[in-house]
Amino acid sequence: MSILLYDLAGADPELRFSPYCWRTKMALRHKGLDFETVPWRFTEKEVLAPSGQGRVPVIVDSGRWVSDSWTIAGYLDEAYPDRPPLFPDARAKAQALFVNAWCDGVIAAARPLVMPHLYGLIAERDKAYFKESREARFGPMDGWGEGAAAAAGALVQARRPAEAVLAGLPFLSGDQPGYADYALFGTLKWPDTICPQPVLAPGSTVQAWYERMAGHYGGYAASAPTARTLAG
Ligand SMILES: N[C@@H](CCC(=O)N[C@@H](CS)C(=O)NCC(=O)O)C(=O)O
Repeated sequence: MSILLYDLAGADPELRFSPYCWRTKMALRHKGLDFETVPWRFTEKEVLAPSGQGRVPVIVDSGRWVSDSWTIAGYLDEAYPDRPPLFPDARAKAQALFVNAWCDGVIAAARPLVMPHLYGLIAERDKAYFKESREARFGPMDGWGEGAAAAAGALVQARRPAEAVLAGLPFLSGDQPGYADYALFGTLKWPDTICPQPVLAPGSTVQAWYERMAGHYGGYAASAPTARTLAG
């Protein structure tokens, strides 16, 4: 039986934009496991009730519910030790956790670039909840895009550590992608899926790596629709 993954979707069920769900999808591909994604909307909290919380990604594996992208990655290595490891050893896991946490900071920095466009792309039935929950965290909706230029600058700044590694290696994890790559890839896939313009400077080291990642696993991520491709 294949693994089920609840995956955040927009009004168009093919628009999958969650940075954390992308981390999990790439991790599942890395492990070579069969999985099926189920489009999930922000207000479908009851669907996730067996996981004991209300956020995605959530996987269901033979009746076991696991939530949180980092926890899921650890679970996959424990449950499937005969598959390619996401974390070859404890040291690699600690270093991937550092990158994962750093990527969460990149998400925060990129928010003003993404939020104004996101609202128009989510399901109609999610809009009131999304507005209320995000206004409680980030202030009135008409100010969500304030600081977008600074956010673009922060994103460039945030990419520097990745550029330092990618100057000498094809992937953050070495010769092959590993969880550090999935953490950053998911992070950047989020603005890339939502924003009307590409967010990575063409010709940059990180952009070349991003294309390599998108093309990995038979072009799995490259073939996922974005707001740009859906708009035609
Ligand atoms: N730390 C969690 C974060 C998960 C998370 O924040 N997911 C968002 C989607 S990107 C969510 O489900 N939000 C539901 C909501 O805001 O109600 C992880 O790594 O999985």
